Amino acid sequence: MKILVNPDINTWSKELARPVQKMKDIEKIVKPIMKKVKRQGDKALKKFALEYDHVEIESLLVDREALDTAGQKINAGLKDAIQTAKINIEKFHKLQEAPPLSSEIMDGVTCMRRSVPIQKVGLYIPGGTAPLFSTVLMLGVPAKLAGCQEIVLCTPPDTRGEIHPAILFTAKMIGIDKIIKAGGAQAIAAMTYGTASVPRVDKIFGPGNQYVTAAKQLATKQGVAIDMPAGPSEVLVYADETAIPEFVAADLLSQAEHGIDSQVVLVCPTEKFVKKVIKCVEIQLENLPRHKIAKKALENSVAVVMANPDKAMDLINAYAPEHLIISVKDEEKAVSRVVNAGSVFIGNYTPESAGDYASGTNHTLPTNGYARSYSGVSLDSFVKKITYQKITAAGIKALGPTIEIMAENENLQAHKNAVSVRLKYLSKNE
Ligand code: HSO
Ligand code: ZN
Repeated sequence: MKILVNPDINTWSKELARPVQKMKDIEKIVKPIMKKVKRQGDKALKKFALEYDHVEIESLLVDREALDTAGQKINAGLKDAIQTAKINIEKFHKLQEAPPLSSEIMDGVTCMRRSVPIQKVGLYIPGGTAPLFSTVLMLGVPAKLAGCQEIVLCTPPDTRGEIHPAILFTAKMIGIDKIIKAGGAQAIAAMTYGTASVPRVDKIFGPGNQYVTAAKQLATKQGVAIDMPAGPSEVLVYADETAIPEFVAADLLSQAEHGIDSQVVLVCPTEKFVKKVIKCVEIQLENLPRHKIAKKALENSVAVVMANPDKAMDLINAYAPEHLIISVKDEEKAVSRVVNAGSVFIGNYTPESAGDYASGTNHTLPTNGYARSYSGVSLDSFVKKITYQKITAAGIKALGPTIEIMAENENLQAHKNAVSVRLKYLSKNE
């Protein structure tokens, strides 16, 4: 972990640069995959399963029996934990429901807005070294709460052609039963174009590697929306001497273990505290099963000594972390100054893992500085807000002249006419 001491504002973006992803080269690989799925549908998905997942798949759809028996393959403690997490995530996301709005803006002119579920959504759950059943909760719970009509979940099979039972158990608990054994860019392509087994969806959600991310970006060119441009996990911890170094170290490592391209950042007022934390990181790292991954991620990582608290907050906002842990004496002041972050964790007893799994907030968050302009996934991500209006005869009489003069001055005669014909009709028939 490199240490910077009171770095100048002009150096921040360079010193805190995330590991770069070469999108161009990746697109070259992803485009032909997308094309093949578009042309050959399920046949291409099976071919790619053989090539990339090393398994021959007969039926892409997970069968009812596998879904129903998944619970027998995982222990009771885990089942209870998933249940608790589900309840909390449901509670917090339910609060996000936006009630319908309606207001008579002027006499006879009523405007309304209602949330309407996106009809078909696709959830992508990555395979790889960690079976992310928590992501099934984070995407599936709000999709169900929003009332999405069709929910399809794609996830890569293991070499026996099976899906991790915790993923199946969680999906079943939420009420998702269309689970497709497909991963990578090919899964995104299937949800973009539709195949015999996979419906074409309106919006695709979920994390994934660079290939999945590139495919999601290409999907947007086909009229499919995506949750956000995803990138490797990251956390920034802002801690002073009131924080506990072991806790800070554990939080940094919790994100570092995600992948070798993850980045963690530590911001502290003194070098003494930074050194304490780094010592704890070294000790804890040795005992982690994924220490090789975490060690690599730490090579991309930075500790910043920032004596001035205002400058520290400026640097944090400039970096725009996916996760921000604030563990400093005047936490309220620091929290009030946050303008760019995906999700904020406050105080000594709020590990980021809480939000990753079970407190109720969503863990699908903007990375790579996108927290400057994007929000994390929430109930809103699964709905569209449709506006409605109803104008009475009295209303169009009152508002009509305003519309007519505006349309005329934009040189849009037909727009003006749409009002004029009504006003004429009313003056004749009243
Ligand atoms: N921290 C990840 C989510 C996750 N962590 C899933 C554990 N499991 C998203 O940034
Ligand atoms: Zn995590």
